[in-house]
Amino acid sequence: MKSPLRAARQRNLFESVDELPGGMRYAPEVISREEEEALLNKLLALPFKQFEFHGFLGKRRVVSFGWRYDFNGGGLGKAGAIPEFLLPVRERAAHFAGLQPSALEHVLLIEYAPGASIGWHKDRPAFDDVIGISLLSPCTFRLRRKARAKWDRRSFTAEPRSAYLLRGSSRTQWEHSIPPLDRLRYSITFRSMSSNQPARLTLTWNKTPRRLTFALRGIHRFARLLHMFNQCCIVAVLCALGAWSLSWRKVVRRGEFSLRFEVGDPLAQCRKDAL
Ligand SMILES: O=C(O)CCC(=O)C(=O)O
Repeated sequence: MKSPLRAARQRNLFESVDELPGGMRYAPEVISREEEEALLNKLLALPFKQFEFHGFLGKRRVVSFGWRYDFNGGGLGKAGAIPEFLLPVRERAAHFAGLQPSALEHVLLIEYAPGASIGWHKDRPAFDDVIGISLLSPCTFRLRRKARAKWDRRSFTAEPRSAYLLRGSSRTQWEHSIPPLDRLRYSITFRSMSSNQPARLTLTWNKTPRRLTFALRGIHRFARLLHMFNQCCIVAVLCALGAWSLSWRKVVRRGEFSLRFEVGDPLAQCRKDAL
């Protein structure tokens, strides 16, 4: 349990705007205990997967809706629609940030088992404002920014049912991280999309004609066969090269061929001069 003294200190910290990086806001109790419990019950049924970063698996588990960011090279892509049960909390997050709920097109849910953490990072530039809602357990939310040779650092406790907003310099200049947790925690992070999205061409057939499906399937099979054929050719060439080098070695061993490489004595001239 948090002591009243600590709670008061916490409140003071966030009432003092100077303490927070520019553009950042924090609000305790943006949802009620009942809402938190109802959300947690729904979260249990979501298809959480271990976070993947360039082939490495993190300890935390994640699931995204609206948009998803693939850190294995796929970048930003469309994800399934935001589930109905998250819409009221999205409304609360949007109100806290002074945005329209529909502006929060993306939501990332994270499950931090005890020992799970999130390393220092800035959110991807594909996103704009970030609103995080904490559930179940508190966490230390750390922020840092390079100040010459040192780091300018801040940290605060993000209490369950609280919300924080990262906007402006807190979003673009400060990095944030959460050290390993003692207890299970969930976070719901809503993000608006940046207006500077890289150009992307999306081709969508709402109903693919049968012939086209057939042709695409044929092309796909042909490409796979071609790929297999290419691989077979590479293996055949490598085998031929191996056999050829083996036969050459035999020729050399039998004394039918010899190769000599002679290097002159680089010190000979020096010795001559010294005499
Ligand atoms: O769990 C949190 O509140 C932080 C999440 C976060 O930093 C992120 O998803 O980039």
